Amino acid sequence: MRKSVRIIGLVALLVLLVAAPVDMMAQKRGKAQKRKAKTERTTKGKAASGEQTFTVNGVSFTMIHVQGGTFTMGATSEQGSYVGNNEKPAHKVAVSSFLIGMFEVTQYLWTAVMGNNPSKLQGSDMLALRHPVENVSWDDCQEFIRKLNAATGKHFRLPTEAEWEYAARGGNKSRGYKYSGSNIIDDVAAYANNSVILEALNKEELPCHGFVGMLAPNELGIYDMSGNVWEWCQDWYGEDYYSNSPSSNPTGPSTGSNRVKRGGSWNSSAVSCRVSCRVYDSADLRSRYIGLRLAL
Ligand SMILES: [Ca+2]
Repeated sequence: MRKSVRIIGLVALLVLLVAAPVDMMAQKRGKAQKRKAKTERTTKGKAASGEQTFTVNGVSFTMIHVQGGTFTMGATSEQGSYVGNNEKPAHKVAVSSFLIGMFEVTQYLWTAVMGNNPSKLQGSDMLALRHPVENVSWDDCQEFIRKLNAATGKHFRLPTEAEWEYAARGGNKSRGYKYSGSNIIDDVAAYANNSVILEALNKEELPCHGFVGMLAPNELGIYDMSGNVWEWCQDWYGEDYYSNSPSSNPTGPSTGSNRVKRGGSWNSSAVSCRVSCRVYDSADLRSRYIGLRLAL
């Protein structure tokens, strides 16, 4: 009896000695597989959504990957009859891949880089930092970008006018909307008559513009390209530029007296919020209606 007990004990010990490493290996293999699956999910998720996050002085912001492609820039049919002559002729433009801000630059991000918030409409509390920065001139934006690049080692910039319109139209996922993300302006744009914004204003919950990202994004997941604040583009403004612009990555006239701004603002009519609407201002003009969106 005692002998058989000893044998059973010995066998059990051997089983334990063999099984334990096997179990540990299985656990390790399982963890590795889980890690791999997580990594794949993360990678696929990033590829699918095309988002990249950057951080400067503790403040993070998200850029959306815009796959390059060819689109028709200017007064396409869905833009209606109130198009400007400067939107004609509609013409084919090829744009290379780039990144563009998911949101307009916020007061939070501007303050993190510049150490101050120049916005006219700041609201009464920290939530104001979720508002787009405004009251920034084109020249101010260049200084902001210079400091941002010095801090991050990246090459952020303003989008070209062609990049802006391509992204606003939804890039290669475009569904051909009049406004960025919809034909129904109230769904996507904080503009002069948006009922959601007006209701919030009546409750005195907001300064005159909305938070970034209050309404629906466009086909690429980019918010507020129609409305909220006008967005400075890099280009000089050219009234007749579309008559003679290059068909690949146009960067605007070589010189000029004004800079392009796009997309309309919280104070704009619907016409100004169309994806092809072209407007301009002097590079040193500051206004509560104008902000910016980054490109990379
Ligand atoms: Ca905007």
